This record gives sequence, C-alpha cells and structure tokens, in this order.
Amino acid sequence: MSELMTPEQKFFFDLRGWILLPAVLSQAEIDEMKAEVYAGARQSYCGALQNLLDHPAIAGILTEILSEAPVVRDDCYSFRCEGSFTTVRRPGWRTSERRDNGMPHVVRPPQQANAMRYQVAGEKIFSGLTRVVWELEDVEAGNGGTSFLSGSHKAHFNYGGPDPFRPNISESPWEASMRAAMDDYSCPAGSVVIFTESLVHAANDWTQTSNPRCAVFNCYNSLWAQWHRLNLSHETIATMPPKRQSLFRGTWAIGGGAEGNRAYSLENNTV
Ligand SMILES: O=C(O)CCC(=O)C(=O)O
Ligand SMILES: [Fe+2]
Repeated sequence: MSELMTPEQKFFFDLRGWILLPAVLSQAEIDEMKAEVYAGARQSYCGALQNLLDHPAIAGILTEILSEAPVVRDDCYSFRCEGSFTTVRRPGWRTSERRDNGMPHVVRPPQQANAMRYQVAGEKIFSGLTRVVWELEDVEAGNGGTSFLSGSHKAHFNYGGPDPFRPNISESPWEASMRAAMDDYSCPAGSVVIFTESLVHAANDWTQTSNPRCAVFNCYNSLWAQWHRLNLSHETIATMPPKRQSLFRGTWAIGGGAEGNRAYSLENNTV
C-alpha cells in the first residue's frame, strides 16, 4: 500500500502526528462548498461538501493509516467515517463559545493503551481516531487555526495533571509551556489537515480580520472501532454513491456470509 501515502507524508505524520496538504481543492470547488457552509450546512453529508468525505487526496492516506492490506478492496472503503461538523468563525470569535474553552485535548491520553490510539508496528501506521479538517478560507499561522503539540501522540509521560486518564491538559502545572510549544499552520483556502486524535490539539480564538474561518471537520476510524454516535439519517446516506455509503456500514468484521461486511444498508449501519 506504499503508493497510498508518500514516504515523506508518512515520515512527517509519524513524527508530528499531523500533516497539511496545501491547495487540494480547485477555486470552483472552494466557492461551491464555502457557499454551502455559509448558507448553514452543519456537516458535510449533503451537497458538494459530500465529496470531501472520500476525496481522492485523503482516501489513499486514510487507507494507509486506518486499515490493513487484506481488507483493502475496490468496491468499498477500508475505513469508516465517524461524523462531520462545520464551523464558521468570524473575526473576534472566541474559544469561550466552545464547551472545552479551547483547552488542549486528546481523544484518550496515549500514555495508557486504548482502542482509539496511534500505533506503529511492522513499519505500518495505525492512526486510531483520525480527523480531517478542510480549510475553505485562507489561514495565517497564529490567527486561530487548529494547533497541535507535535509528537505528543507518542508521549510516554502524562500531562502532569491530577488524573492520568483525563483527556486534556487542564490543571497541569506545565499547561502554559505545553501551549507555548504548540504548532499551527498557514494555508490557502482549499487545503486539508489530517491529524490523529491521540495528538494534543486545540481550538483557538479566531483573530484574522481578512476573512472568517470556514472549515469542515470530518472524523474517521478503523472498520472495527467506533467512538462517536452517527448523526446521519438513512435517507441521506441512501443518496450517496454505493462506495461512499460503505463509509457508514456497520462496525463489525466476522459473519454476514461470503460477501462479509462490504455494503451499507438500513440493516447494516452504524448507530
Ligand atoms: O476547532 C478546532 O480548531 C479544533 C477542533 C477539534 O478539537 C477537533 O477537530 O477534534
Ligand atoms: Fe478535538
């Protein structure tokens, strides 16, 4: 599967826990998708935004970091879509509008083994719960894009707070130094950021005055693991091409006859 992700992408994704692919979308795609988000699209399940779910720029990478060669097929995806949401942040938007207040967080702390976690074995990455962020407007570093504590997906020591199972760095005596060590990115509209949710990451105040932040956050996982409940109706999935529908098939591996678990249906969906 080495052609699915370049050796350079693999090196940096493993090293930092995130990669940026600049300028993936055409101007026409950006305009159409941005208009849908500004018109109120809450997630990327409908309209032109639906094309982001299995966009060719990310499908190969997700195959590489979320599946194994024996389950890769042409007629269905070898990873799952967990969910999607959009955000529009106008200049002056503050993280106080979020439940987490912009606190740097993870899905589960990777210092203790867990089923969502980043792993590498046999020269193979398994990214665990994985986020794909599509930036539909320009982003200048320091102005409020998502930020990352690069390398923290492989940290062996906890964050210094009172509870090693806490999935954020709150009450850590080193919170300020961890925040100071975080990285972010500049990118033109139409770029995409992929990161493992085992990486410490945070939302930030949007201070860029030239444009809002207009972004789509899609989440993915192994065929055999689920974190989020799905916020998507059967009626909407039924309008998708069959291969795209397979992103939403049930979360199981064995049984189901000779064909196995390949196709989405009303009887074989995630709840
Ligand atoms: O809003 C942001 O920039 C961060 C979003 C986030 O925490 C996530 O995608 O898991
Ligand atoms: Fe997050």
